[in-house]
Formats: sequence, C-alpha cells, structure tokens
Amino acid sequence: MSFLKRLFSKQEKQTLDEGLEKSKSHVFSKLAKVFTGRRVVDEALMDELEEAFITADVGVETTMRLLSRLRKRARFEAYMEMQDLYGMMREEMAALFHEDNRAPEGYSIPKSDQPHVILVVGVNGVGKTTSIGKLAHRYKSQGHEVILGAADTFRAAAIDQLKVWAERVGVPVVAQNMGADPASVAFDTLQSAVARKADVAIIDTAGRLHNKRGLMEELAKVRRVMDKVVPGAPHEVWLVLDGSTGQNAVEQAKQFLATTDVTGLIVTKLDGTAKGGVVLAISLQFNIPVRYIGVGEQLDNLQDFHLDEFLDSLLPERLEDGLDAAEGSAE
Ligand SMILES: Nc1nc2c(ncn2[C@@H]2O[C@H](COP(=O)(O)OP(=O)(O)OP(=O)(O)O)[C@@H](O)[C@H]2O)c(=O)[nH]1
Ligand SMILES: [Mg+2]
Repeated sequence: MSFLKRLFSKQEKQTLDEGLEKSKSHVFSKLAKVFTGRRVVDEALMDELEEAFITADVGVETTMRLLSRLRKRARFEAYMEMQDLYGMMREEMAALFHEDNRAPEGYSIPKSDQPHVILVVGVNGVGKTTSIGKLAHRYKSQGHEVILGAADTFRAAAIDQLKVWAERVGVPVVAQNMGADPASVAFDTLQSAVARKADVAIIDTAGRLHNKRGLMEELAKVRRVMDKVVPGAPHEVWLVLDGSTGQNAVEQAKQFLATTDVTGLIVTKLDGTAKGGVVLAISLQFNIPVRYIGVGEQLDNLQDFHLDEFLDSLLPERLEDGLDAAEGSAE
C-alpha cells in the first residue's frame, strides 16, 4: 500500500473509531459485564450474553441466530478461556454479514454499464440527499463522469438541496419543478446521462408522500421508466437507513424490502449515536450488503463499509484490552 493510501485509510479508521465511540462503549460495556469474573462457559453465561445483545440494539432475531451458533460451537469446547469465547463471538458476528461485505475492496462502478444507474431510496430525513452528494464527490474523484437526478419533487427545498450539493461537488444535475412527475425527471436524467456519456447517474427520490402506498407505487414507476431509457437500469437500488434510530431503521428496511428490490444499504449517522449495533441487526436480517456508512456531515464522511474495521471499532479484538480501557476511563 502506498504511503498516501495508508495515511488516508488511517485517517478514515480514526474517523470511524471516533464516530463509533458511543456505540462501542454501549455495546462493549454490556458484553464485557457478562465476561468479567467468569471462568466457565455455561448456560447462565449464554443467557446473559443473549440479554446483553438484545439491549445493545442488535435486535431479537439477530441475537437468537447469533447465540444459537455460538452455543453450538461452545458446546464442543470443554475448556475455554473467556477470550476464546469472545473471539468466537466476534467471528460469529462477522459471519452475519452478506458475503460482499467480506470482500476487502469497497464498491466500485462497473465499466460495463453506460451509464451505471443508482437509485437512492429511504424515508424522509435519513440522509439520502446528503449521501448522494458524498457519493458524487467520491465517484468524481475516482475519475468518473457523474450526473445527478432530482426525482424528489415533493418539496422545492429538496430540489435546491441537491443542486447545492451538485454545485459543491461540480457535477451536473437534472431537475424539474416541484410537483413534477418523478418518473419524468428520472427519464430526463438518464437521457441526459446517455447523451453526455456519463459513467454514473444517481437519482434522488422523495422520502415522504401523502401515503406509503403512493411512495412505493411511485418508485415502481420510476424504475419502469429507467429501464426504458437504459435497459437493465436501475443497476443498483440503495436503501438509506438512519442508524441513530436503532430498531426503527430495521422496521423501515422491512417495509421497503417488502415492495422494492434493494441491492445495497447505506447506514447513516453512525457518528454520535450509541446504536451502531443496529448495523448487525440489519445485515443479518435482510442479507443485503452494507455498501457505505455515514459518519458525519462532511463530504468525505461516507466510508466504504469494511467489516473488519467496523467490528474492530465496535469491539476490541482482545477482551482484556477493552476491559482495561473501560477501567481506565472509569478512573
Ligand atoms: N451526523 C450526521 N448527519 C447526517 C449524516 N447523513 C446525513 N446527515 C444529516 O441528516 C439530515 C437529513 O439529511 P438529508 O440528506 O436531507 O436526508 P433525506 O433523506 O434526503 O431527507 P428528505 O429529502 O427529507 O427525505 C441533514 O441535516 C444531514 O446533514 C451522517 O452520516 N451523520
Ligand atoms: Mg432529500
């Protein structure tokens, strides 16, 4: 790895560590309490672990799956140090993620689609427009021609907000007036993308409508129209979830997934929340890769989701290290 790349990833890891600090103390402190002073792995310990996971925003279903795997593995180990069990637990947590999340490289724009079309969906306020600004910045700095589409026509401010991001990043944006048909904006955007030979088109959508049914029907229409301009589009549909809402984010994901095909997740606002454990819940329950995580409001605060780094930031590799740090900060 080049010096610059190393330096950069070190900075990214630091931002991640800082962002997940509250989640770390929330999740780890609960788990650590279970391990402290224990010598044998027994059912009582497993029960306590179960409870700790549930209260750490990992969610009931995910906890059940996790614990059943852990119980099976632990049963065959007669003598086990607490660190061994802890290590197993971390491994099982990692195994909850979609296999794409085990790849060392983050998402990259395939060259085969011209343009590669990404539709961004999610309920209001979760960070769709902000994430699109960050994505445009990222893909542009990777040398891609990017174009944005303002298909959230529900509010005038939504269109303006995307325009501000486009200007900041220096990419074109296709927009119509407030109240225009979102499918028509999507159509225009893709036509323009084709004409300009853009590599990537990212489409913003509304998070709120008069009712949920309308929202889902509208998304379906947007998709149909896209496919007419660029066969196969949208190539990706990314659902944005606000990580700081904990189990609510899980509920939102359930509702979207019931009606829309989603190929990836962006979990935002992981900075400053203690609910980062929810990423585990979401990943396992839906078996969809986490593409990016939002760890702040700045342009570069969207990170590739690296499973190992994420787990490292949430739970120290060695139980003792975490316990020492926890004691140190308590003094
Ligand atoms: N701290 C933090 N704030 C974020 C992050 N991502 C987005 N935000 C903030 O969340 C708020 C809502 O973001 P938007 O991008 O407008 O959300 P949206 O999903 O487009 O919302 P609607 O257009 O109303 O549906 C803004 O104040 C953003 O700055 C993040 O990763 N961390
Ligand atoms: Mg928006």
